[in-house]
Amino acid sequence: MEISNSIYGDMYPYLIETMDRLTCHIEAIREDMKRSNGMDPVEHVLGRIKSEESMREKCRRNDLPEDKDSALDKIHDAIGIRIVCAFIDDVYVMRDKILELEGIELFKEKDYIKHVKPNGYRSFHMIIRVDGKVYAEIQLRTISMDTWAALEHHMKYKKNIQGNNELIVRELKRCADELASTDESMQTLKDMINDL
Ligand code: 0O2
Repeated sequence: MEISNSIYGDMYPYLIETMDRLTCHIEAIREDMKRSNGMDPVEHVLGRIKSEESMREKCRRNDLPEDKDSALDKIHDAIGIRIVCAFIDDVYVMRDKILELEGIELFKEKDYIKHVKPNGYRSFHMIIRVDGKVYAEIQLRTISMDTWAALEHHMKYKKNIQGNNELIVRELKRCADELASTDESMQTLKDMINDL
């Protein structure tokens, strides 16, 4: 990305560096947990810097000027990290471990697992401030929640489904609830195995 044209200006390299540092810390937490109890709480981790186009669109949507101040201080997901876990309890374990890291300050969190969105969306979101300088959004969810969110996201960009929209929305919600129930059963099974 051309720094001179970027909405992030000269902070763009710092955003990438911060994202890389966060993903390294997350990898270190995984290694540590694998060593201490033989279980990796994470399936995979993805990091991204919000694209220029997407950040400008979010500024417009929030009635903010399309500038560096909005992109870095008013909108908090220029850096986005998604952590996909196998089990629900791993989501909360990872949340706590991340907040123990040096230089990390919790700014806001939203628990869409306990407070499910009306469309069925489930995920745990936290906005953190890193080294008192930049914000990052961390999304933590299970594999099932991630699969559902990917399909629902894909659907939003399909323009030719108007006719069946209501049915699709209702079916998606049903799938979200079924997946959530499976997540709970898998968690119970894991707990039973651990207790053996
Ligand atoms: P992108 O391109 O995915 O990054 P806020 O101002 O904090 O109240 P905001 O920023 O919408 O409002 O926060 P929220 O609700 O925590 O959602 C932020 C991100 O979560 C979204 O980013 C999505 O990635 C994801 N998300 C939230 N709700 C849904 C949903 O119903 N379905 C799916 N598939 N994803 C969801 P962006 O910025 O919208 O886009």
